Amino acid sequence: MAVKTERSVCPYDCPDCCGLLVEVEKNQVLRVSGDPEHPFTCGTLCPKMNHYERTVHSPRRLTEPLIRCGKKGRGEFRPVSWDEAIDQITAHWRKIIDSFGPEAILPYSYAGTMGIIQRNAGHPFFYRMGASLLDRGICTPAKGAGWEAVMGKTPALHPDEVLHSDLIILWSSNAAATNLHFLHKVKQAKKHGAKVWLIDLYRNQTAGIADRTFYVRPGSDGALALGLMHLVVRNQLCDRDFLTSQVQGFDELEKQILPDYPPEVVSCITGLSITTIEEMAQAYALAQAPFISVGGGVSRYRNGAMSVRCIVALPSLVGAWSKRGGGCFVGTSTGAAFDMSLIERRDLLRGNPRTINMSQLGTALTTLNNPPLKSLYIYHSNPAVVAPDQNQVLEGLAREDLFTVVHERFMTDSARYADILLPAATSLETSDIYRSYGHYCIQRTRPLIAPVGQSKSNREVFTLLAAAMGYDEPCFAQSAEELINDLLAAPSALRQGIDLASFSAGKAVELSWQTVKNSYATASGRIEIFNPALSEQLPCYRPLSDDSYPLQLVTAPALKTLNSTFFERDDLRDATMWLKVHPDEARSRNLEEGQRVTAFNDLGDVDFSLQLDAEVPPGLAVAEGVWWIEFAPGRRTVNSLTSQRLTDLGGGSTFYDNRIEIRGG
Ligand SMILES: Nc1nc2c(c(=O)[nH]1)N[C@H]1C(S)=C(S)[C@@H](COP(=O)(O)OP(=O)(O)OC[C@H]3O[C@@H](n4cnc5c(=O)[nH]c(N)nc54)[C@H](O)[C@@H]3O)O[C@H]1N2
Ligand SMILES: Nc1nc2c(c(=O)[nH]1)N[C@H]1C(S)=C(S)[C@@H](COP(=O)(O)OP(=O)(O)OC[C@H]3O[C@@H](n4cnc5c(=O)[nH]c(N)nc54)[C@H](O)[C@@H]3O)O[C@H]1N2
Ligand SMILES: [Mo]
Repeated sequence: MAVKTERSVCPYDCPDCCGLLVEVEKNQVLRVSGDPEHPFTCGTLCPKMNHYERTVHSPRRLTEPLIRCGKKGRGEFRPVSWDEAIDQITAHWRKIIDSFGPEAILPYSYAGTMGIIQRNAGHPFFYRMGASLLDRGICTPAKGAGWEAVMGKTPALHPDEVLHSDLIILWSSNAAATNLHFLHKVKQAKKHGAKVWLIDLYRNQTAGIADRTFYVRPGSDGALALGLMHLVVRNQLCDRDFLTSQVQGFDELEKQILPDYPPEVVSCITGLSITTIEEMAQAYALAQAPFISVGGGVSRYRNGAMSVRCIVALPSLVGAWSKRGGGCFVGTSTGAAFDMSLIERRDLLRGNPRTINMSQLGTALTTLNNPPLKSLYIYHSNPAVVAPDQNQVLEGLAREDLFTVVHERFMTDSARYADILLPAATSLETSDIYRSYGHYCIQRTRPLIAPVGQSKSNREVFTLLAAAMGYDEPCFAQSAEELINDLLAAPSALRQGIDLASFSAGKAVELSWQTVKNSYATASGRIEIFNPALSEQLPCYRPLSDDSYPLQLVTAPALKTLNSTFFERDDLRDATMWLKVHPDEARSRNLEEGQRVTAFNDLGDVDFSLQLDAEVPPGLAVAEGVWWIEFAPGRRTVNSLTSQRLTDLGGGSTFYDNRIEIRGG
């Protein structure tokens, strides 16, 4: 049989949503490369996806349904048929529903796949059941809340706007790892003379392309943004016309808040020198079209939404929004491209079940009553390692009276705790539709190979579960392809005029998107620096005020893995799980490069290999990547040190807002 080259999409949780070319021969994926015809990703891939075939055909793939035969968490299983697995699951659920009601069952899913069909496949099922609802806020809802506080529902800029900027600020974004193709645009702008700044905590992989780097104290960015605004006002560099015509509440900010943020104060808060802050304010105000790209970093703190709000307010002072290439970018708004209600089917919801925040799974599993959680259905997520407060999560997962089903591609740490473990198909084995949060392309995929072993897609499993539960609404029997056809039949302004033939053939097509300058989808129709709908009506700075332990732990994304994904690949895992600190921090504790250390706080202990890095400021400890316990030096990974505390708005996670101490291991 000849080798065929087909189009597909990277399914992972990343803004780039890359177009793929996949070479296939007899159900075997031979090679994966970038699709040169993809309008945004233009044929290049990150190191992770360059060999996606190694994930698809990994010897670690789960290939048959398994049932637990050893102690919980040990990962000891024996094979069962799909029929038996489905019978067992639904028999357990019926019993639980009879004794405790459907709220005793909780689905737990996030973003193993971003395809809108497979990602949301369980929603209709669990709504229909009346199971507890999951608030899926583990990523960056605080960033969204900070944006909305100022800009309401205003659609985002096009990322290509950056090509027209003369000053690009990457604010807490390690784009080299997490948004590679946007960085390609930044490099293009740089060739045309744009200056690039990075505002971060330490020298991450993106620092190399920056003309200037500014390393601030964790969680202090709100104060920096207010300090820059203070100086723009003081130096009389405000765009008063813009503020008068397009902005609500600048006077209040100017009178009530900004006087508290002169550079002397901001310098003490952020750790930047007064001169640096003054230079930043001057350069920002004098730029023709300054463009700020806000990463998720600043939002993962207890003051995260407010920090983002302060940053988002900044461009309006200099009227950057009205200039081509100016403004602030927090990700694209493609949610309205498809009618999600057809996929999610909230109309099937039974009763008024409680909502559980996914970042508080540990508490939910160990303390909830009336009813207690008696069953967990985990699919395309790995809470045993990605959720905060790992010790409490594992304590919950170890409960003998918790019936856990996991649908996975690999034997993850969560999978090890399953009572029943179901094999999941990869994105090359299923049908889906993809839209991105970093650009405006959409793409349709079809299976390129048969499912590996007995694996099934998320949607197929819910079809089986629904039939066994006796849920007879027609949607449960619909195939992914049928649902996709329904979605395409439902009109959407964003899809108007797109090239349907190309889309159907699997090519990336761009949604019909346009920038409308000086038009803001807020209650007042203006940019709302003053937002009367919020309890805190003006942006301000809230210090973290936490000195419980001497070091701030930042758990940033790693270049060659994605959350806990790709740890199945020997070629992508780092040699060991590093904790990076400044050499002075090691010296004062008599610790050496490469030695095993234990990081600890009130939540737990985690062993790392110590890496000394003069580019990590004193006072900070950096752990990159969300490792599988199997590959960790000790028995725990980084989320044993992170708390279940939520952000100020949006119910987000606070993964970077944790303090630790370290000792020799
Ligand atoms: N390679 C790779 N790519 C990924 C991921 C991955 O794990 N690996 N994860 C994917 C997912 S799920 C997401 S949500 C996105 C996340 O990607 P982004 O939205 O870009 O956000 P982060 O990468 O989480 O944050 C990046 C930077 O924030 C910095 N930072 C942390 N705290 C602060 C602070 O207080 N102030 C400032 N100024 N900087 C701070 C960190 O040091 C880090 O360099 O990336 C996606 N892409
Ligand atoms: N300490 C710390 N913790 C973090 C973060 C951090 O920066 N630091 N990042 C946080 C962020 S931003 C996020 S978004 C979350 C991500 O949390 P998750 O969404 O849980 O992400 P992953 O770790 O990638 O796990 C996804 C799992 O889904 C499986 N999978 C993939 N495709 C499919 C499929 O089609 N079907 C099924 N059933 N399974 C599939 C994969 O094998 C993988 O094990 O983690 C958060 N946790
Ligand atoms: Mo995320």
